[in-house]
Amino acid sequence: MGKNLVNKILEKHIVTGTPMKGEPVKIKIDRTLTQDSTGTMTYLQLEAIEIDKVKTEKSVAFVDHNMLQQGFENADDHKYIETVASKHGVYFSKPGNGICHQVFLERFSKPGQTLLGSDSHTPTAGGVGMFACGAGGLDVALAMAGEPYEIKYPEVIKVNLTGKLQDMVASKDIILEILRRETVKGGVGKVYEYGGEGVKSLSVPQRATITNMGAELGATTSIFPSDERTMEFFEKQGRLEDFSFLQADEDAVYDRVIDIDLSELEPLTAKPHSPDNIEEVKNIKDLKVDQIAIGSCTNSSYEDLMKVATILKGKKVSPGVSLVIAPGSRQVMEMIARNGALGDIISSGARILENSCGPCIGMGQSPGTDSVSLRTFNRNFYGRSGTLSAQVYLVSPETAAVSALTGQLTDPREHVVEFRKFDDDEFIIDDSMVIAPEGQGVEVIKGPNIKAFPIAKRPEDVIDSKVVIKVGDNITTDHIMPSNAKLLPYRSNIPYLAEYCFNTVDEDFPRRAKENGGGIIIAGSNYGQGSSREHAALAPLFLGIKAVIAKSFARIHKSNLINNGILPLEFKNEEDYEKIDLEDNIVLEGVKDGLKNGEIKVRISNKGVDFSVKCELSEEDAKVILDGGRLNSVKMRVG
Ligand code: MIC
Ligand code: SF4
Repeated sequence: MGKNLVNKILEKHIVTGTPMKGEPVKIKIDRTLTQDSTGTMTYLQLEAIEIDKVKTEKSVAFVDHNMLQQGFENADDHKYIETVASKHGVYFSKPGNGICHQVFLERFSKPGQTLLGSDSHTPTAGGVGMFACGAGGLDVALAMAGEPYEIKYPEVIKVNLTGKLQDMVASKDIILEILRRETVKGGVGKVYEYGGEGVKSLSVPQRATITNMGAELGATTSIFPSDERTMEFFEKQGRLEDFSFLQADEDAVYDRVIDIDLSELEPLTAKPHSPDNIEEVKNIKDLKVDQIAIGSCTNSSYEDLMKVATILKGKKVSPGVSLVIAPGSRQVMEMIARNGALGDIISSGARILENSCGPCIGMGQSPGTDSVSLRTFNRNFYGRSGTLSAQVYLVSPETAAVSALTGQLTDPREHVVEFRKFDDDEFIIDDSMVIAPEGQGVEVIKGPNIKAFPIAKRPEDVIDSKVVIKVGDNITTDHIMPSNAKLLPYRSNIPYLAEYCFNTVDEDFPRRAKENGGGIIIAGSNYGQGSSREHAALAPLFLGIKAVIAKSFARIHKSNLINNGILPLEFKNEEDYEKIDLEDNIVLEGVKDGLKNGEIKVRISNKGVDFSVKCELSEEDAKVILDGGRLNSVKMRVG
């Protein structure tokens, strides 16, 4: 039986477990990445594990999220990450070197290897044939310490690409089409593997846009083969020694096949407030635009910005539009600066931001009240831009640049521009902003904003607690633990952050949780989609949350709850969700046995209603909760 790419990589990396769909397997992690907003927690946890030097082939710490430095907090966090990384054998990519996923793709990716990153868009590296997963910080700390990472052996969906994109239709439109078909929860437990004749027509950066946004499907990861075009990319990056071919067998077997004829695709947009709320751009008439933002780990490559510069060259941004552009890396910025494209962009009236996540995570450039913002990013969740009433539409760089000129959302095919071939341009190679580690002699410097993280406790056998919040479907980690310019500086200060938990949904939540000595969260399906931030588990843990009962969970958030000793329980009958109201009293009985048997009894004691919930955990995850969280569990195991 022929093997697909996933089979091929995983068979070389499985440490324990049977490679059968849905079964837990542990895989060896070759490389890791962290970024700063999840990185402080990750390295505090790495320090708690007490190892001298990371055991991975290469680990890299990036600083790209918390770049505003309005006070001392961000700069202190950067210094902590720089010193703790150096001490433990981790390379440090300085602030200004670029967005972790873009720089990793350019300078650290390696086909056929595994990558674990403390950021949900880590699958970007699947664009060159890596098996790359996002995870909570603790899982990444453990991977750095040499622990294998547990996943459910995934279902593998082949995305069969045929034909060729029309002019001005982008790879962003491919992933938006897949999101339309599969939805933001369609990818849970799955890997999307790309194949077919159409693959050859896509460059590495175009592929990486697609694998990046596979995160929005909720997928474990997404992957492309490593072929001649991948080889050219490595050659241009001066890294041929890291390259190898990786192809699926001709007769490879898949769980399902999705066919996409690239020639039929049209420019698409994801309307507010979800990446799967898709519409053809041509169908949205007369949408006046106030702001346009180009950049983020999805669309900030050299090729993307060259296309944008070509469209803007010799023209002016519409008077009513604020166009902001953040290149993905210093390499990209320097190349467009040296070849004159940056001059074309500046002369059009665009505002240039530094090479970082910036507006994508609400670090500046929040749109005005009720305004419309087009963004080439990957997420348009409610409130994420920093302005609750803003209407954010996700689009390709082509659609963004053309719309910047017209002042309204415009189908870019109305302004066809011929792009020259950018593949042959020489990349500027300069890794001087990546600092090699020095080792144990380094003094770790911790600023006063870096506080201890909360530690889970072992669960009681009977949990008697109040419902302190009830929410609906598709709640994102941006709802649970919002991130913006005001809150990101406190990512290493959970007591402070906890005061803002669920802030955009219910401002009273932290007070209610504290008054009740903690409590239980009730949620709909796909709870915790989006970011990998374990703060969405740590802040509830700090507030005393003991369990979340949901219709279903997003993969990374479920692991973060388990790691922090919070019970992730699922309704057996979704109708039971309707029976529960805010402030009901919930009694969970037989918790310890239930964790192992997969079912726990629930009693709404103030209503006299009984039902059972599922507790779908691997044997190890059940043990982790019983041990009072993964850190305790690992420490107990290694003595
Ligand atoms: C995001 O895009 O939401 C983030 C910010 O990059 C997060 C990580 C974080 O919350 O720090 C992610 O995607 O995991
Ligand atoms: Fe940064 Fe946005 Fe990418 Fe997250 S999605 S890593 S915030 S650019």
